[in-house]
Amino acid sequence: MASSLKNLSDHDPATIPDGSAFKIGIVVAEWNEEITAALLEGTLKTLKKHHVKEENIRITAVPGSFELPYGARISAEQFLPHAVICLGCVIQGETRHFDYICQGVTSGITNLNLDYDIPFIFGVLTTENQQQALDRAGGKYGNKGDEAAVTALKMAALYTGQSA
Ligand code: RBF
Repeated sequence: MASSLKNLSDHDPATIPDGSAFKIGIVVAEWNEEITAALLEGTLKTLKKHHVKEENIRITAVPGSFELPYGARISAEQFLPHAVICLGCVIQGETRHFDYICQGVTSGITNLNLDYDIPFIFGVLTTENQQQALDRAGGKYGNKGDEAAVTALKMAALYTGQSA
């Protein structure tokens, strides 16, 4: 389903694994902070709703989305979580930076997934403008942070062999 038609916060709770035994790392970019703070809020709300304990969540800030793969690797190695969620927002500007940053963060997170046993979750908005980002960070299409949290729980369950 196209993302413009899907509410990112719509999930059937019965299909979501219980998080009480999971440690989750979150890495959040400071660029476009209004958006990434909203993504973080959605992520935390959903993790807690599914019983991830406060002491089992570690939040690491990095300057921009390009730094998310490095921050995620450090979180994985130092905190030893069952999953790491990467949150960022890249908004198309007038230069090619958008393409380079999107490519860097996407391939960086892909490589982490292949190099480590634990899953790394892609919670990065890539939009044409600020309004599209707001719509997906607690606006009319829900919150991509919720979706990232649900994905982390499902993937952590896959990693640990725990089913929903
Ligand atoms: N980081 C983001 O997370 N989102 C952006 O929209 C974004 N736009 C950028 C535009 C330019 C022209 C530059 C130079 C950087 C931008 N960054 C952005 C920061 C980038 O992710 C990274 O932090 C810096 O390039 C330093 O490595």
